[in-house]
Amino acid sequence: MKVVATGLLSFATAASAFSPSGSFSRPAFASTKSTSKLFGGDEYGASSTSFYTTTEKQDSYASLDDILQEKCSEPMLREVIKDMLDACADITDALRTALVTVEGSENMFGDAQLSVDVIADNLMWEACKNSKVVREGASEEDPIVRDVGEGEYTVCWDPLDGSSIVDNNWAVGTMIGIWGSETGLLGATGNDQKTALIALYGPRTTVLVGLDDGTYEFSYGCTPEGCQLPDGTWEPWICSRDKITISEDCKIFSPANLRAAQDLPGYKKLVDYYMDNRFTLRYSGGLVPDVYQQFTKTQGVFTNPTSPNSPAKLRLAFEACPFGLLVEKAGGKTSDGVTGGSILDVKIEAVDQRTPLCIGSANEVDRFNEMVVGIEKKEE
Ligand code: FDP
Repeated sequence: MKVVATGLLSFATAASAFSPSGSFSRPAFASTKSTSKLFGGDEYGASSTSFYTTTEKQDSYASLDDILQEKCSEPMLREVIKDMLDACADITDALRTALVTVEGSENMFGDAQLSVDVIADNLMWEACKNSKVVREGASEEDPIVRDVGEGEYTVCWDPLDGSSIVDNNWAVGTMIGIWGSETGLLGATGNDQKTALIALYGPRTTVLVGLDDGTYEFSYGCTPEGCQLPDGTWEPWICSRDKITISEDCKIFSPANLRAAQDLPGYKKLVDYYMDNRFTLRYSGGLVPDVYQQFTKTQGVFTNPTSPNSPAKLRLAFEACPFGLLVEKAGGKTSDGVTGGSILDVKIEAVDQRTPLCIGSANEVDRFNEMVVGIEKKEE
């Protein structure tokens, strides 16, 4: 029995969360540790500076199909989202068993390719070639727009971000931007994206997806068997967060390219500001977990300015645009690090174009623009 839903609440009966033990009790720490309220979340630990989840278990969860039906008005876009989620599921399964070794090859940028980069990239190409709605593909591993089919969309991806941390078993991710045939990729901007997906592979696989009215999170296989529907069938993907919002203020900072602070006095001053104001440092060196936490903690700022001695590493099309779309859809802000404008307004002139970036809670992006870029906030 599937429920025809008219709103999120009515999805509640669509997919019942499966608990192997048949019952779920809240971990003891959640109720016994002292908490303080800073941004509507619970802060734990002796200094009240660690942000634990405030997400409570629901009785049931909406299925992917139900959410797409309700929140994605374009049928073809629903198709490409499902095709990309299938690819993320395949990458999840591959990462469980693949060893992290050097492949003996280099990508177009001269970066050493790892076994897992190649596996993830092959799975993405396969997904695009098998899709009925994809026309072109471009990968960070080989940044050329290639024809793959007769469909509608140009899909652009970084198959596995976090090459420098994956051997340590830290969270890594896949970033996917999707453009329509009216624009394709080159000459378009991030604003032209039809949608974007960011997959985070950690102990669980969760994927952020941009839908008509905001950013949603889907979790893969919430038990080993998936999530059971009332009719006894299993759903591989359930909606674990809906219409996520990123607050204007934050107390979590993620300072990438910190070495640029040697050249940019404004960046040094900004990092001092974070420390003077007792912000909490959460930085892994992987763009996906470092920005994704803004959706789980509903706050945060990721800074990645550049300088002549520490040039830009982040890619506009594969990394900045997909995250930019999802963060702005959630009420956050972005800066291109040059004009102080949105990263989504920057024209994509080359597939492998690099960019500085600041992304996250709006007031902290304004502070970055003021202190690092030298641009005052315009009064609205
Ligand atoms: P990596 O070190 O694996 O190349 O995409 C580039 C990237 O990773 C991002 O994932 C990450 O945010 C950034 O570089 C790390 O930069 P820092 O060296 O400044 O930490």
